[in-house]
Amino acid sequence: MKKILIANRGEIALRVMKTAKKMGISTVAVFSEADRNAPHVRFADEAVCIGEAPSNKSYLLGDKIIEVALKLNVDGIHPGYGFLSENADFAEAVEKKGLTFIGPKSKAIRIMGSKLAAKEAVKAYNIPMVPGIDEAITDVAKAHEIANEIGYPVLIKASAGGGGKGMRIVEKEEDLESQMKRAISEATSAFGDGSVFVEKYVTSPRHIEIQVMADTHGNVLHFFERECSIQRRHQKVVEEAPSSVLTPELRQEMGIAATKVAEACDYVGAGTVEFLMDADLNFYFLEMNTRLQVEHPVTELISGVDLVELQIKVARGEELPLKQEDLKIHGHAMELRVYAEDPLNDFLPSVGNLEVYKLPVGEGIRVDNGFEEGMDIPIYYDPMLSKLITYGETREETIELILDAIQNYKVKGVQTTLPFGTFVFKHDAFRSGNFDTHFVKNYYSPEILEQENKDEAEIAAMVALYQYLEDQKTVKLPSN
Ligand code: MV4
Repeated sequence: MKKILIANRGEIALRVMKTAKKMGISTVAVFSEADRNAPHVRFADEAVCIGEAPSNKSYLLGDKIIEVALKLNVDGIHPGYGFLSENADFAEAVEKKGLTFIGPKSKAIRIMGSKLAAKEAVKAYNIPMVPGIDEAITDVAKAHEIANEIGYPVLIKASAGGGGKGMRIVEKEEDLESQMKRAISEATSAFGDGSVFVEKYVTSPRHIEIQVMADTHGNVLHFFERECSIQRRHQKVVEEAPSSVLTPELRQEMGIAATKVAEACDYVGAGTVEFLMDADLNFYFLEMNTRLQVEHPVTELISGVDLVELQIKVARGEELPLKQEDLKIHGHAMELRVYAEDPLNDFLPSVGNLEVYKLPVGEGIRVDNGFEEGMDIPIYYDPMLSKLITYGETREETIELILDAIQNYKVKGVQTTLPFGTFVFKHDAFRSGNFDTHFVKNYYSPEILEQENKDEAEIAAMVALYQYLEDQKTVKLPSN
């Protein structure tokens, strides 16, 4: 593989290109009209404009991207995350044209794109799953029967859903029928597939996921877990590795379960197996994400591997250069997603110009960034500016590092989730490790951030006054 095209933008496009360059592979960027001056365009060896700003006129145009790849004699396409990364038809079209899709085969993407197909595929592998039914139900009587069997509350999920879309909690029997009808009509209009199923609702779960990597020679490795419970409305904000609740035994058990999920769909490349974990540390398979994930850096830091390098090696048909026994956890890593969103205003996108944009630097700090000072933030795409990642010996040290790094991350012109990060990393529930997916809902309110801002301003004013009074003692004013 001599040349790859990165079908993405922003920090992840840069992230992938850096590894490609390190491996002596040349890079092709594609970009929309809004991204003409974006860093990923300048960093690439070659760059081609593929259309207008809206993603459906540029980054989602699979055929156009393949056309560019063929014209420039590209060998492989890396899809990053989002956009075309989990589009089975795209993966298939890439391979049909004789190019390499740096990711799994379309078959695995298809299976895991359907929650019911995923359950079906892993059935024979003895993977723990939430009590419920593993087929689509349309019959209300059948739903009543299942729900009574597993007990309320139950959760209705859309098979084609993702990111929490199409989920409905049902607390009591009399609500089941109406909620089911709503879920089916919602799923039909949102995904064109009205299949829904019912599960026991795990009330306060943690979200723990396992990174896996499989080669084309039948080897599957896992790279331990990431704790991703700190999220708001199904969007992760803070991730860390390892999780503070897993024991070595549980870690191994979940790792083995995750590799079995990968085997169940003949997986190739980097993937993530998501689990829910209840308060008694029971874990249940939820779904598999068939891409490199946003939060992959925390895994890289604790395991010492470059996941993009492994993806490329696997795509070249090489055998994974490691064995499971070679893999050990070293230290602790923490990631904050820095979004151009206003934490004081319901996390609404805060687009504008990055008048000041200075990244923190130092030992134990990694910033996977896609922006620079002076740039406008396009309104067309996800407003994530960067990922601030720190790495230390212990969890405590890593938290202190990220708190410091947030202070040294200077942004003016737009609001960001940086102050929200400070709130999380200072919070007792977070620091103790005793939290679940309801952390933000349970503890966060804009007033708390506002109060902190006020306190900080007050302290700053007091320090200034003190300094002024001290100066008065020593500075002799000239007298006439
Ligand atoms: C659940 C659940 C509780 N019980 N399933 C949310 C997105 C999708 N990946 C699955 N999700 C959940 N499934 C059962 N049976 C709670 C969630 C859930 C959640 C999961 C992971 C991370 C954050 C979440 C926030 C709310 C709900």
